[in-house]
Amino acid sequence: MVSRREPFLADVQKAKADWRALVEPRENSRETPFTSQRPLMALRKVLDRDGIVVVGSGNTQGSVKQSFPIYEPRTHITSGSYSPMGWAVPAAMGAKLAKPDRQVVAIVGDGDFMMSLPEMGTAVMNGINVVFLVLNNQGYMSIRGGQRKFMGRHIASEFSHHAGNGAPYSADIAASARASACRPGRSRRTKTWKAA
Ligand SMILES: Cc1ncc(C[n+]2csc(CCOP(=O)(O)OP(=O)(O)O)c2C)c(N)n1
Ligand SMILES: [Mg+2]
Repeated sequence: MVSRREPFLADVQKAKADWRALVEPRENSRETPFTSQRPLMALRKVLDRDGIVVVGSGNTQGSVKQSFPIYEPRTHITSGSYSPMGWAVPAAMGAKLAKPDRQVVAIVGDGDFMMSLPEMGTAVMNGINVVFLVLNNQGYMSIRGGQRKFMGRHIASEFSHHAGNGAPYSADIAASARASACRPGRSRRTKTWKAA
């Protein structure tokens, strides 16, 4: 007799397989500009199993939940729920103070990171060795996606010279890091990510 659970379990297996088929090409993509999943795969290869990721709002939050394997309890700290921007950077510094022997990485979007730029100075002054992985897509792109989905257009969610010619705008985050005496690294292309 076929148990009632079997069709249900088959459905779950199929849903999982469909999901992996959808997301795997994004995780392994070598496109430029890179997908939001791709740097996460590169990070996972170099981060210790008990390394801590602290994740900000926007697209990165979903991508980490969907694609970043977590191996140990309390190594994935995410703002969740209302998902406040400006939280992940200081929260990561707090995690490092609590667990100084662990690797700690804040994974944040450019909009989120720019809400806590001064914290770089705090990190340097207090010797808090955290990595800030900033995924810069030049905008509040998760909001842009929502605007387009529900209203068919977007307003003020891409960073551009709204008062001028509309040209794209991007803060030079690496220069901001240098100005705060942090050590910046910048990457546009995935082929420079040797560890991946
Ligand atoms: C303090 C605060 N203001 C506004 C929001 C609404 N909000 C959620 S995600 C987001 C955009 C985040 O931009 P970014 O960090 O660049 O990530 P992206 O969406 O581009 O992936 C905004 C404005 C919020 N979560 N917190
Ligand atoms: Mg962004």
